[in-house]
Amino acid sequence: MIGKVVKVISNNYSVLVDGKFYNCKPRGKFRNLNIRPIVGDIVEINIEKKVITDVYPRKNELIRPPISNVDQAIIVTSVKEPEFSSVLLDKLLVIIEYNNILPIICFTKLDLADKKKLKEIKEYIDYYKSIGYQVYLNTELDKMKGIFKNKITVLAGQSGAGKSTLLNKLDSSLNLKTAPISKALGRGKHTTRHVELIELLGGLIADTPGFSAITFKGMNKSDIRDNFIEFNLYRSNCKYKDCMHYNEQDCAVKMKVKEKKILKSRYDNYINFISEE
Ligand SMILES: Nc1nc2c(ncn2[C@@H]2O[C@H](COP(=O)(O)OP(=O)(O)O)[C@@H](O)[C@H]2O)c(=O)[nH]1
Ligand SMILES: [Mg+2]
Ligand SMILES: [Zn+2]
Repeated sequence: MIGKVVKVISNNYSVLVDGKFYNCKPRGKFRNLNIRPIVGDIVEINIEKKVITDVYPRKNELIRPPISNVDQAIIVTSVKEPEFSSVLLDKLLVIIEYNNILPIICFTKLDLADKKKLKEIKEYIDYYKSIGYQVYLNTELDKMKGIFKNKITVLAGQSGAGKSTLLNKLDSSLNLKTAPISKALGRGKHTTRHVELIELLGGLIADTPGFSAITFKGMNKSDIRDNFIEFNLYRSNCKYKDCMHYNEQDCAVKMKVKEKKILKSRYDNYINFISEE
């Protein structure tokens, strides 16, 4: 039988098969082969023996939290408390793109923003939409409800940004804990003992924030460049085939920044990222 691992507590695996959960142990040989099933894995199980016999190849794999086969990540971005950070947003976008996961942006706390801030955020929203990203507000629940079906979704974003609040609004039976920002920050890194995928609107969603360790691990400078997706629209016009869009002459990307076709903050963040690498 083929199933999906939805929960792991030490060596106990909960495997979902046709809407039913089976508690399984991994097959003994896995230890020697250095295979450790994780949440999200498609597995072969022997129902009588309650054993996972095989793990199918993963399309991707997050390290923290350990989840595989992730289809999409919602980047939950508050405009206030905590303050909007284009640096964090672009960093998450690049890392998520690199992992072959579909990024979806959701802005929260627009009710806390003044007119000036709203105008600024609106410009960001329009830009990110224009380069092809799905962008939602956390008040657009009906629009969002269709995106989860048959997908594994993780949430990313700062502590206090409103991730748990968003999930509770999408499905009030989830009853996830939410905390005011001061407390959320004061609590520091809470240790999550287990990872679990929970059912939400026809799909599965991780109840813990993904990408908690936000680094460019495994990425080199050109990986960072290639995952600023809109740069790729213009790079064929750069003079040098391997242009980093930095010090090179006749760079089409730098030209588009000048022409305001590429958002200045995107380019600045890119330069920062490749400089810190
Ligand atoms: N004003 C306002 N507060 C919000 C909004 N979304 C979440 N919050 C509050 O922000 C705090 C942190 O939310 P939470 O969902 O726990 O954030 P998480 O750490 O990302 O899961 C809580 O006090 C929420 O009530 C929003 O859209 N507007
Ligand atoms: Mg939370
Ligand atoms: Zn260039």
